[in-house]
Amino acid sequence: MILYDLDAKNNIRLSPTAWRVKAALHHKGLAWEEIPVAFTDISKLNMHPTIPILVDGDKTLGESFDIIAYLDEKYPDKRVMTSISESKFFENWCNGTLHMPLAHLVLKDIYDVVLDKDRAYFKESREKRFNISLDTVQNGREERVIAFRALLNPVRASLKFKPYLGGDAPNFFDYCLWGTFKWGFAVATFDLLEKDDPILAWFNRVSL
Ligand SMILES: N[C@@H](CCC(=O)N[C@@H](CS)C(=O)NCC(=O)O)C(=O)O
Repeated sequence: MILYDLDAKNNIRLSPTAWRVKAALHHKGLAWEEIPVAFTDISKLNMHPTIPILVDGDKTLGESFDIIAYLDEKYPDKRVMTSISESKFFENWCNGTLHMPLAHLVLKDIYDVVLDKDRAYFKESREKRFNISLDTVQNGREERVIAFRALLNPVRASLKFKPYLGGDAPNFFDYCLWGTFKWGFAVATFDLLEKDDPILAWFNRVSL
């Protein structure tokens, strides 16, 4: 299997959604070859407009959720998703609730590690998408991170109940949120979470 992932400086992998797919592949014990791609080279692949992209034999898939659902269907051993609709809800919560405020905390940090060939594209596309300058997007983040941390209270409450969001073992819920943090931690030049946050211990438990 080939997985196209997003390339960045220092061998950083920038895509939270590609991290979710890698966690699912790892969970299932499936081998894959990773091909890093620059933002500005994704369209040249002529496969799918966004990363991740998985190629399995003659099948080419985009969209991390669809890729993981496909893996569960084609390789049913060690399922990642216990329920498609509950997994979709959690993905929507994760992306819809966390990604925008998180991006506003680290967008300039991301810009600092994107490949030189991608910098102009990234700056223009992100300033347009977020309607804010990269020079100011991180202003006041030491205060704003407090509201971001509070969004995660349901996660902390669940981790008091069981060691993983999936219960006694990790499943899609864990990998979905883990991908989000894998992205955030890879780029953030400040503490996204407090040092004694139980989410940090959970992150390390889930880590591949
Ligand atoms: N819903 C998609 C989101 C994929 C996505 O937005 N990927 C980003 C990287 S994380 C991307 O490829 N962006 C290309 C661009 O901004 O030009 C999924 O889950 O796979």
